[in-house]
Amino acid sequence: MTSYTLPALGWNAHFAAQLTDNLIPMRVTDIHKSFIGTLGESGAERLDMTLDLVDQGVTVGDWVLKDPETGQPVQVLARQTLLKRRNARTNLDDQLIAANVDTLFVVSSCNKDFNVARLERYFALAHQGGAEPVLILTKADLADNPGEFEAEAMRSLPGVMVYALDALDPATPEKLAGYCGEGKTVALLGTSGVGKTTLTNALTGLNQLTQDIRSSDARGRHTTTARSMHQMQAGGWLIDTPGMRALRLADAREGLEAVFADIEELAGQCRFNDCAHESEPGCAVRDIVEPERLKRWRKLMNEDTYGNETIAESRERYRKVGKLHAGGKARGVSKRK
Ligand SMILES: Nc1nc2c(ncn2[C@@H]2O[C@H](COP(=O)(O)OP(=O)(O)O)[C@@H](O)[C@H]2O)c(=O)[nH]1
Ligand SMILES: [Mg+2]
Repeated sequence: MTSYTLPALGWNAHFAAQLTDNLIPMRVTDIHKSFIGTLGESGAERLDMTLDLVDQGVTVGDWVLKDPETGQPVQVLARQTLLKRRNARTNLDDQLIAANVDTLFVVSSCNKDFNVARLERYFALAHQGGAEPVLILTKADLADNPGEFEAEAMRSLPGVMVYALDALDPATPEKLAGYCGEGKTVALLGTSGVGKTTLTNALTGLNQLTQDIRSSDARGRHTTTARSMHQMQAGGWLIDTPGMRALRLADAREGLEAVFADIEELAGQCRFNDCAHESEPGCAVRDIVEPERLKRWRKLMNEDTYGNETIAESRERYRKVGKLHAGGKARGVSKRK
């Protein structure tokens, strides 16, 4: 059985400081109903999904501590980074996507999948969780002018590293080698069919099935349905995720501020410090920021503010708004409370 060193698995001082007694650190590679897949110094091991883990909300990429006496995991270590989204169906609970990720490869294609609003969402999620987002634009080989997509991305996501590439090209792993290496963790996020599994195969040497095969003859086999962590050939770990259709942000104010840093910065020059950049006089943002970008910023900030309030808070807000209207003195509710 392959064994690993803890640093090769991503272990560092942040985790070492949380190690107690004679518990054994294991890194979580995949999650199932009744067990988790883990890797540790003694190799791969399945551990029970204990109540402790359920309570602590274990996810792929987490470090857990195993009690050597019972063989059971007893603790999830505090994460260095955490990618999560709001449950789009209930809008109440958070869904953990992956933990302890250094770099998030946001994957989109040089075709109609490319959507700036969606990319801004993914980037906010990464910034919020503490991971560095990098944009991978696949299917550059199929596009008439992949440079257009690159340019559009750079306009909307200031400072972004963007790679337009052919995920099937054998030279692709070399282009992304800077994000790999001992102890590093990369995750992939993007809609279905953009090439996440193709990239995973290229970086790990695995041979997982990609989308096209399922639709033709590979009945009974299936493409990515769950998240899992795999070793990359250049060192480090890769977490593939199934395609995500709806991505709602969860408490992502700081992440949004990072993605829309230009708006945040200009807002400091507005005459009113609660300027909503709508029709206020002396607004420094409206004239400079592209109206579409401003609209997307507003939508995401609203979603973040109101999407994250508790039921009691939203009752209270509706009550207040109702009162204002009833009194005939309705004024814009400031976005910055
Ligand atoms: N020509 C070309 N095809 C690609 C590229 N990336 C992915 N594909 C193809 O797109 C389809 C979907 O890829 P897959 O990796 O399954 O996407 P996933 O759903 O994001 O995991 C497959 O047929 C891949 O071979 C690329 O950069 N160029
Ligand atoms: Mg896939």
